[in-house]
Amino acid sequence: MPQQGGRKRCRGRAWQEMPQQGGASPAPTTKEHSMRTDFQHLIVKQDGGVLMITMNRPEVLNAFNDIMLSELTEAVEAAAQDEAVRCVVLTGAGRAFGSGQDLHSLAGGRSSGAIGAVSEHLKKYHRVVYAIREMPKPVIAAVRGVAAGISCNIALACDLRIAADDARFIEAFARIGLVPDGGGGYFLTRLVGVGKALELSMLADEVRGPEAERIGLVNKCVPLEEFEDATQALAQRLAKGPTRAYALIKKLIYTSAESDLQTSMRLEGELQDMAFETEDHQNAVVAFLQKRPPEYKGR
Ligand code: LHQ
Repeated sequence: MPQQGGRKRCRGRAWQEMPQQGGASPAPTTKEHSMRTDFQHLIVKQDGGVLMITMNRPEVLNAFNDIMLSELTEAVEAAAQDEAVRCVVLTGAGRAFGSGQDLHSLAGGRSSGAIGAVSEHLKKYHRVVYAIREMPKPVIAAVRGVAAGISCNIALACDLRIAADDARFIEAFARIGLVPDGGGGYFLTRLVGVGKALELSMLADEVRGPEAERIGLVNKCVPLEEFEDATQALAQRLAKGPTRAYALIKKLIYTSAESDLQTSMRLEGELQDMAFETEDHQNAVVAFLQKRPPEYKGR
């Protein structure tokens, strides 16, 4: 891949539809819950089984104010309940994913009264982080441009990350004398290891898309001009997959990351019992034997 303007480029398209995947599965047409879409600082759009949540304060690179944070919480929690949503994409409007907490609310420290006890304020972010991790379907962070501070760590909380090659991940906290929050200490150490997590947290240098892919901070980096198509392809592929198995896979992988082999394999048995009972599993076996692709319904 040629270099443009000295910038490192990413290799190319990600996650093309696999022939054996249930590409022919019809998009769900009925919703169990109807998602509110009239948000002030979010754009929420559903396309088939994919719900795209776009943080929308581009004039401040999608920095979080209280309204955007509570709207994001509401949208993510509603997506978890909505059976018509089978994959969630979290992204940012304009040239960035997000620039973290809106710094206007931090000026003057606690004495300004703008934010109160920080640990209390953080609990509102934690609610979003838990909602993402507990979502019984895949959540993708689609990152172009800057993902700084707590925006970066919300991207790390997602199940998969796709980045454009202009992405800039910045654990910006130490730049303003703070520690990583929003689960940053947890996610970073698990994704890149203790040594790299310390480096990124202390130096607060930016990690560009290609380097982020190299060190495992993102799953895939693609050229900016392919970013939207690649994000859609990945999200639609997941939305047409065995949604209930994906929820069980999240549980297995996240639990196994914290447990011993015995615990993991005990859990695997429990989860496989559940997966075995799903309509999608049973239909997929029949489809295999009939030499045709499965059509997953998410049930
Ligand atoms: C912003 C912001 C921003 C407001 C760009 N706020 N306006 C901590 C404590 C308590 C509770 C909860 O959480 C946290 C967690 C955190 O997230 S702490 C970390 C907060 N974030 C930062 O420290 C990052 C601050 N921003 C930057 O360092 C730069 O803007 C970055 C590196 C993100 C982007 O740089 P550039 O690409 O050069 O863009 P820019 O600096 O020119 O920004 C564009 C505009 O966005 C600019 O406004 P202007 O009116 O001049 O066009 C910035 O002031 C505004 N902006 N981040 N977080």
